[in-house]
Amino acid sequence: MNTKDQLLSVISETCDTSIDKVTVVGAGDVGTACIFTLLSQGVSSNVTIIDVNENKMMGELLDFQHGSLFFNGKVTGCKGNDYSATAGSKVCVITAGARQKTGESRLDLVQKNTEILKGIVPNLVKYSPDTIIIVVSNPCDILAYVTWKLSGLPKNRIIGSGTNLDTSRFRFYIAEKMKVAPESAHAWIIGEHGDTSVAVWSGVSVAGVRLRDLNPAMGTDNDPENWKEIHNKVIRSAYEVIELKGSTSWAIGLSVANITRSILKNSNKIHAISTNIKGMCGIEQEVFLSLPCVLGRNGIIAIIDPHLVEAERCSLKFSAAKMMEVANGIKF
Ligand code: 6V0
Repeated sequence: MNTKDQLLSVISETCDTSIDKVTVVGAGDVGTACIFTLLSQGVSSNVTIIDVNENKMMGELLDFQHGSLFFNGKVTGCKGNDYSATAGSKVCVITAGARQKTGESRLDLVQKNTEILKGIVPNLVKYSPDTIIIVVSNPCDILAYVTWKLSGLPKNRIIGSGTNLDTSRFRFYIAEKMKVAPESAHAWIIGEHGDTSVAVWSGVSVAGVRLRDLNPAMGTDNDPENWKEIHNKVIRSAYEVIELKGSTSWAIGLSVANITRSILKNSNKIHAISTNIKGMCGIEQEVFLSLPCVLGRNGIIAIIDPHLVEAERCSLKFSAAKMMEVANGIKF
């Protein structure tokens, strides 16, 4: 008898299924930031990594495994195009793909990343037919739409990480200006995760006080306090970070873990995430954009109509038209 068998009197099989298994596709800067946050915050105790670059996958896998004394859970990896180890994932996070180069917009990446998704999405669904997919690769709204089409899954199970991150940036900058914590500055960015995002100035509030009641020009061109600059800063954020360090990673990793937690914990928390918003806010096209959504174990449970003022509604429609224009040019 070997040492293990002398020590352990096995009385049942090890359970290989896990109620919080997450697959992360793409072990680049974004994927690894997602994995780090998922594990270190205890959002998932079972993460599988997959990347076409086998050395990169293996290097990241070993690095995480060597730290497993310091988190509760296990990390496994899949080589190349073998998705079998992803089986039974409750959530799959797609971060694979080309990233923006300096000066390149998110929409510039669309066809390149659509081609990559064609090799990923059918494999994920094959091994985890009940999964919820979070699309992070950019442009995440369009690619969430592409994923929805490729997967055949119902729309509640396809989520673009969308403006959950932009909303965090927005709340950070408002909080800084107001000298309160971001958690106490209630505000939403909706629409495109990108250059046409919509700041819902009409709904910004602190402690139940609507800031537009104090400054009716807030967020407009006539505002002497120039709050609008905060939205411009949010739009420029990714470009600024990319120029400084080459990519954005930690904030999106935290944002994805935050969305995943709400799903796995069946929390009914509300996030600005990208979904098919046909029928909402006067949008008649099948288009993926962010609106506040209630998240639970089945993915998106409900979409919230944010009761926009006319200018905001127009901006959202502009976002939708822009998305449709790009989506119509995609070769499936
Ligand atoms: P990166 O560091 O280049 O990593 C991408 C990884 O994907 C690499 O390791 C590739 O080997 C891998 N990859 C490529 N093709 C495949 C494939 N077919 N299957 C598996 N793996 C593959 O890029 P980074 O991690 O910085 O960015 C990844 C994506 O996230 C890009 O599209 C970014 O634009 C996007 N981001 C999205 C954000 C959001 O808020 N939605 C935020 C930041 C970046």
